Amino acid sequence: MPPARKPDQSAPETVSATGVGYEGPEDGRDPRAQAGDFLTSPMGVRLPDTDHSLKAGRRGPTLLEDFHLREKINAFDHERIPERVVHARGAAAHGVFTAYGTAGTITRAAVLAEKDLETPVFVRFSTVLGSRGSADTARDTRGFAVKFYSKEGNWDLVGNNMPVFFIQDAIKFPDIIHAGKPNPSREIPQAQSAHDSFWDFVTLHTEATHHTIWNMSDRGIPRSYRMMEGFGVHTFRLVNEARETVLVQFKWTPKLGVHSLTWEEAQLAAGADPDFHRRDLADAIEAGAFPEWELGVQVFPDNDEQMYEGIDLLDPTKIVPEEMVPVQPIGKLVLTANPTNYFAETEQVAFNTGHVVPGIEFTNDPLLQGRNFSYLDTQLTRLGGPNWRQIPVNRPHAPVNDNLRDGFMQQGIPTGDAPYLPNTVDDGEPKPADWEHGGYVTVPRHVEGDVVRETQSSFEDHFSQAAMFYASLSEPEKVHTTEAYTFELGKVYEKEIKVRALGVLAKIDTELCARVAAGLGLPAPEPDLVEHLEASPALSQVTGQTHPVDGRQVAVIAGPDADLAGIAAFREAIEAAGAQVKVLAPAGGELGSGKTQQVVERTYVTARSIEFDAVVVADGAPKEKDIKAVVLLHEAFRQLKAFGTWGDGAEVLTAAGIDTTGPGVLSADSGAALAADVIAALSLHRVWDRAALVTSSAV
Ligand code: HDE
Repeated sequence: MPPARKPDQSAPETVSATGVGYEGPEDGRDPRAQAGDFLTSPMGVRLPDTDHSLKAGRRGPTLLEDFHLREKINAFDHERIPERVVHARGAAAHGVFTAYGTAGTITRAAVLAEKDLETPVFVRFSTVLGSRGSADTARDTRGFAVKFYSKEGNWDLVGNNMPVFFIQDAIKFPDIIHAGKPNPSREIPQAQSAHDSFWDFVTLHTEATHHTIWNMSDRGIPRSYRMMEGFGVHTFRLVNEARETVLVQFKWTPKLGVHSLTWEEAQLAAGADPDFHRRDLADAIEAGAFPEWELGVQVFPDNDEQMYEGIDLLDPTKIVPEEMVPVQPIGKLVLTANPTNYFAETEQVAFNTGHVVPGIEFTNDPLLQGRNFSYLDTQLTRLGGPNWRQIPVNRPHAPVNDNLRDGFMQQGIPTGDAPYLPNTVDDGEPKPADWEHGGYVTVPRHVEGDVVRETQSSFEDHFSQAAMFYASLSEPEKVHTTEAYTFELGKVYEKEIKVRALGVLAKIDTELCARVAAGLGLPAPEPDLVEHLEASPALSQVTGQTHPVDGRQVAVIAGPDADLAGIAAFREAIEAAGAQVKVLAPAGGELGSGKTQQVVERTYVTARSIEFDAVVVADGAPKEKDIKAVVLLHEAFRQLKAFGTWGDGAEVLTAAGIDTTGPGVLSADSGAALAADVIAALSLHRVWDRAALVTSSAV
């Protein structure tokens, strides 16, 4: 017989961590937000003065009893927390994921399976190598981490904008990151792979070859977070209601297409606007141009081999081309709101590959298995203790009744006396949930083998998919990739490392290798080509396909005598298509007055080519040659941006030495008429026909 229960021995309430304790002011304001009209101390005491410390006399010593001074400085002293060891630089947004219901046959996870179910999400994009204050446009892989606040618990899909990774086994992660991070003695270069230790490692550890070529391609410098694909990288296992399993790889496809910067733009932005991607994301959301992706899966049978047509599904350096196994759409993600506070949300969000929900399971990919440890572990140092899960942005929206207790910064006030199981004191609650009650019941999978520190032979092909990737690129992309290798290896001091890198390129493509060798002033090694699968058109970004122009930026060069009515009409049409116009003039202020008045948004001093996707010269724009305007036009020309003019605007281009009959230089009778052509050009991202005219020597 259990002892008679005392009155306070009731079971803990099943509530989310959000709901425990103080519910906030009666008027319903968010208890987590700052409130009240008056400045207060952290204890809520109203303060009369925050500019002077309490002193014994105007010129006397400061008094220790000044609690406001001490609290203010003390909080400030501890404002910084350790930045993420990787992916420190990021930007994020809130949004909604809507399941199409098409995944209902392959998974029981409601977030994916239930037609039209809307799940709130928080998505953080990032670079990998740079510190928190580094430039957005560094050549690097981009993180694409999605936290689904599903009704069955949080699911984190912590992916990248590239479908492969540098290493096949988690135990190599500290090595690749140490090699890529700045030199330990001088701590340079920041956010760069263009240095000896990176190339030393990737040319010795050749399983990195495939990921490295993705980084050297245009994928390493996205135009916008809104224009990147995202990949789960690993193969995951999905489980349906009948406990049947399939293997899947996840892919996010952006509605706006996949587009990149040129290397010149990336370098310029790093100086002129290091927040380029962060600004672009926040501005687009604020303007109502909500970024959108479709989630898709490639589905494979879950057999003993875990292979598909000779491709090892457990090898995170390999892809299965979409032409072999198409991506099937299963849902849509829309980002609808910027974070309210960068630190509270974007900095404190903690993703973890180990956050899964019933219906989504792991595979034996050795990289994934190691990640499941790392993400949980790293938060202890970064966020200061095990209760990082209770930080608002990390809290699940599902009820939490976890029997976990105490620790630094406990925010909840759990009730009950038996935070253990089994118990009788709390009537055996909380109850373990079986399959029928939505419990995370792992589907049995057979494992046997010797305990060894070895890899499998299928992991030994390090080059064939890198070669397939290069063969799949369009000509301009191949040129960019060649230039990227030449730039990066050109920054390497040790000749031995460059020679080794050429040895790797000799396996991928003879022309690539020869061009890079010529750029480095080294002899090209004998071709040593590997066999590879057929080229995969899905890997190229230059497809001739058009995409919506949401959030694209168009500069209109104007001045006091410009056709302001024409600019107004142009703006109206461009904005109706979802893009934005910025008026650029020699000096700031306003142009004209009344209905057609235009505010000058950029001057020749504050503007830089990288801000714009197209440049238009209005009728009546100033004809006096200004070197800053000429630089802007030349840069935009090299960056394959569309130009447009109406009226006598063409004279400005001619004076700058730009051939107005060349590809991508549009002209019309009026601002309104020009807008349609500019939108059509923007929808192709760049004037690719001009690429052949723009050699690397021009850059
Ligand atoms: Fe990460 N990674 N990673 N990673 N990763 C982190 O977790 C790690 C890997 C990725 O916006 C860290 O909370 C190991 C692959 C993203 O907050 C850390 C290995 C992929 C983010 C960590 C990998 C990623 C991280 C640092 C090899 C693509 C940013 C701070 C086994 C599929 C998430 C943190 C955010 C962050 C470890 C490999 C993507 C240290 C050990 C593969 C997008 O835990």
